[in-house]
Amino acid sequence: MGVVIIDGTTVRDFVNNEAHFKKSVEEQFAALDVNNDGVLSRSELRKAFESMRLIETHFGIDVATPPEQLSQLYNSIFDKFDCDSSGTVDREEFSSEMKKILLAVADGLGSFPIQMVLEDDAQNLLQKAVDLEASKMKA
Ligand SMILES: [Ca+2]
Repeated sequence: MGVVIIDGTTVRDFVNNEAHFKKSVEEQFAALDVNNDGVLSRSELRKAFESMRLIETHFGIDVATPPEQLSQLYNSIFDKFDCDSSGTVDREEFSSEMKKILLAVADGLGSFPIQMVLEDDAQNLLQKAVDLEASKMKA
């Protein structure tokens, strides 16, 4: 795990950088699609949110949430992603919903940088947002 400083602009710049965002989402999707069937199942998607901890900022819950409540929450998230109710989440659905969530996170963060704890995960989208920001500073 690592602590990063992140604000709304960092996240928004990342989402608006279309090529970079698309590539990052595709990498994350591939990493999450454990059985390589081209779609995400409930458990595969759940892993995404467990590793991102995005849920804590976006949905305003903390890690002390009871397991049964968490399951309900993950189910409702899955239903949001699964636009056509096919029981699986495809690349398109994943990408468009991630975009919405990240923009909502950006709005929530505003211009006040906060410290966020991210798990060590190369496919973490928030980490990628931070990396993009860092690479700009170097340039
Ligand atoms: Ca799968």
